[in-house]
Amino acid sequence: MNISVPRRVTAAAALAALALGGLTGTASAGSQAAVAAPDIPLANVKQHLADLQSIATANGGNRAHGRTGYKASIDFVKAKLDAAGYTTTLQTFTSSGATGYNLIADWPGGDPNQVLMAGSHLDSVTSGPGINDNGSGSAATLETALAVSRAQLQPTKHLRFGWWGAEELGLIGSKYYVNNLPASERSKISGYLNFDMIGSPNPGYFVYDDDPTIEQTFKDYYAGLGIPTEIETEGDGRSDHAPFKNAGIPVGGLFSGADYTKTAAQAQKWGGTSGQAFDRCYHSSCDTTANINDTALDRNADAIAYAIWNLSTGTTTPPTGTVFENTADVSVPDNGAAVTSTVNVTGVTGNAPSTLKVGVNIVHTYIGDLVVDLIAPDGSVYNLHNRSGGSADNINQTYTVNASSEVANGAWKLRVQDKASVDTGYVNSFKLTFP
Ligand code: DTR
Ligand code: ZN
Ligand code: ZN
Ligand code: CA
Repeated sequence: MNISVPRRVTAAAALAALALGGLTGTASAGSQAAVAAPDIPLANVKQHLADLQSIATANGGNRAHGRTGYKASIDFVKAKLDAAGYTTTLQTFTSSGATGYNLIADWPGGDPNQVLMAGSHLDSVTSGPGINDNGSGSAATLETALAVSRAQLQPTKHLRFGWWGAEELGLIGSKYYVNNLPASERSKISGYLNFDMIGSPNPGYFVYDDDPTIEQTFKDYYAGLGIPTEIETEGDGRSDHAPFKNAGIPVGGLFSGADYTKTAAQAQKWGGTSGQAFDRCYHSSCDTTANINDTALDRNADAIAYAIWNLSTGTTTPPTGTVFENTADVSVPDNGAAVTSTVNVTGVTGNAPSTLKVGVNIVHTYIGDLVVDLIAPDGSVYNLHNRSGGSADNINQTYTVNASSEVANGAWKLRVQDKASVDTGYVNSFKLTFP
């Protein structure tokens, strides 16, 4: 799939905004300022988890729909948001003979016709306190909302957060919310970000493979950390993004894994224990505050803030110039045939520059196996990497190529070949930036 996406920003304005450390720069015509997201303090997120644990302990050991622990959880989250200046609404529904609650929190301001939503289910199963499932998503979403308040963020879009009831009974709360939203209101939601299980003790780093812009935003964040991600494949229909997706709203999200088993290849790139579930306490009484991987929770909380800040200000991390990229993953066969990722450059007059920027992100466990070439539309070959790097992981680099003899428009290919056995990987993204 080729998704050449020409984006044009004025580099000076974008870089100035970044240099000012997150002030919303004045966007000049044809440019958009980027806003640097804050670090979300892990200690704050863990404190919310400790509070949710205490609530479960004081209410029969769980925070399940229809139980006192759930209502106490909703009241806990609502109080913090009210104190932070949010406009909160408790939406009630009935399921299995019990009253359920959704909490909706609107951050005042922004374009009411462009609503960016983020949400997490707050209920647990009856068998335990549900700290990873889904205190982790709820707490990280809460802390991000509080960070918006601390920053007094004034995003282009209107920000709305949701905490859903009765997800464990079948996405009941989120379905109720979407189904009871007038179509005119649904059409204003430009995106819904879902966070359900983001602190798993044996974590994976999965990004929902739904809306490409939202997916790319999360991939950009993790690429910046040099952490490979995988697309979340079995998630369709399995959490609260489903009702939004079914209503035609762009969705995305993050997931650190549940009862599925981590493979050896996943353990190789992410650490942790292969042959063991991402979360051995999934839906169990041991899903307590001890059932959290702090690194995963920290990274995912920061990724949530990165996405909220960048998707609500209508920018992504500013490239300098016009960018064409392909983010489709292309598997590189071990010691096998070369594979390619293609971008179709259009609308650029004349020849390519002598300083063509070639962004390469290849996830691999032994880059000394690799030969990487840039192939111009006329077939000219520019070698970027030739078996150097030894056992180092991943190529995440921007090369500068003198392509001034090449016509700019046309199909440019990144060719990758693995020429030694054992280690292997995939092309995560290929990007060309024209000044
Ligand atoms: N259904 C969720 C956990 C879950 C399982 N697979 C996925 C994929 C994507 C998001 C969440 C999940 C729950 O038990 O709450
Ligand atoms: Zn669950
Ligand atoms: Zn869940
Ligand atoms: Ca190899």
